[in-house]
Amino acid sequence: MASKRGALIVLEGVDKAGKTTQCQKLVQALQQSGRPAEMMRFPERSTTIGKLISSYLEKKNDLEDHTVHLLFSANRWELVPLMKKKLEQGTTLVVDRYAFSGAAFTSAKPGFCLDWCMKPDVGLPKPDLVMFLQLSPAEAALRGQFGEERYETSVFQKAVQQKFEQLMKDPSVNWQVIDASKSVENVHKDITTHSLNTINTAQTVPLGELWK
Ligand code: Z5A
Repeated sequence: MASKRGALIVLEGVDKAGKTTQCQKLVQALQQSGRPAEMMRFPERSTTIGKLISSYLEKKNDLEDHTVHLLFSANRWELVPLMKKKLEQGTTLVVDRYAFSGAAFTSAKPGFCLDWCMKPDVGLPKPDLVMFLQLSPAEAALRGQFGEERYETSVFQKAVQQKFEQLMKDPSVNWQVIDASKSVENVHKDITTHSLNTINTAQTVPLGELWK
């Protein structure tokens, strides 16, 4: 008999919402409770495509906006065989940003619409759960200054937040909004509760295709 599949769990949110902190804590908690789990992140900067993206984000090179959008998507597609293999083997994947960041960030640029931005990611493995870490710009500011990378300005981040709000209206995706202004431990508790429910239900349903 085939083993039960792992769940695909994504954390999204604005800059400094605590995505990386919470992905790490969730993976650690799942592993400690005997559930196979691994963390992934997008962009995955270690691949050839990821290195191009990383150097673009660090402002070391300039790329045309459509081109970089397609590179972000290609960076996800190149990891799909590995993701499917791990999920089939029963490993839960906890993913730091996914196609939703792709669509939200590019569509916040002038001249782009959300519909076009979603297209290259249609058919990716569909997350069983997407948790959006909600944090106001004022609260994010308390966590330090913006970094040096591209997109790290408050005006752009506000536009990105609005695009995420549009994406969250899509009922075909299992969104959960998480109050990211709570303490690290309390946010972790909320995230763990949603994740455990999802891991149980994902075992009985096949992996879906995103936005299809
Ligand atoms: N991008 C794109 O354009 N297209 C795409 O398809 C994809 C991404 C996938 C790279 O992101 C950029 O790529 C990103 C989107 C774009 N641009 N921006 N902005 P990245 O993932 O490499 O880096 P990041 O997303 O910018 O990280 P982040 O948002 O700054 O951080 P975070 O992961 O949400 O938060 P954190 O690192 O866990 O925590 C931030 C700080 O807050 C840290 O000091 C923590 O200790 C503190 N923290 C965390 N939680 C708490 C709580 N609960 N209370 C108090 N303090 C806390």
